[in-house]
Amino acid sequence: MGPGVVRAYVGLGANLGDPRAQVQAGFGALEAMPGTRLAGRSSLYLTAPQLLADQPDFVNAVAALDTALGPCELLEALLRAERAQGRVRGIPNGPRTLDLDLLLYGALVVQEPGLVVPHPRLAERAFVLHPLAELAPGLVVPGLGPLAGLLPATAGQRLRQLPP
Ligand code: PH2
Ligand code: MG
Ligand code: MG
Repeated sequence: MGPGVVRAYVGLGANLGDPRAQVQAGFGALEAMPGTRLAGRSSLYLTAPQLLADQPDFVNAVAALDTALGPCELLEALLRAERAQGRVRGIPNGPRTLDLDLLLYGALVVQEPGLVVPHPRLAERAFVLHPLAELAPGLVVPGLGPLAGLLPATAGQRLRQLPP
């Protein structure tokens, strides 16, 4: 990783159309993102919907990025990639073709109206913590501590690792 390059983690989620294909295409979009290298991709997971229960199961995954983009630039690039994949903003927490959430941006901790990092619900979500642990088992989450210490609290959540 060169100077000015930051390791970021992005959560991918989809539960409309062919969610598996949507998440794979999402990885493709991250691979093509200027100023950014796709450094790792987790397995895909089939996960129970959270916050809004009455919707199809999700396919979730996490990507590791080495990026020269700043956090706001990266966030904007993620939102553009969502739109390019047909994302229409409907019901909050409702069904979507592709969700790309900025989970972590290096050691940055920030809470501004347009940018909250680490992702505010990261610690509550098995569908984020498990794929993240695949890519970075020893990760210490800025402000929250070791990833391994966050996993037990999400133990009851339904999630299944999908075969490659
Ligand atoms: N995303 C949400 C709300 N609920 N549930 C699962 N299983 N996976 C998600 O990605 C997800 C969710 C809002 O972004
Ligand atoms: Mg989300
Ligand atoms: Mg989102």
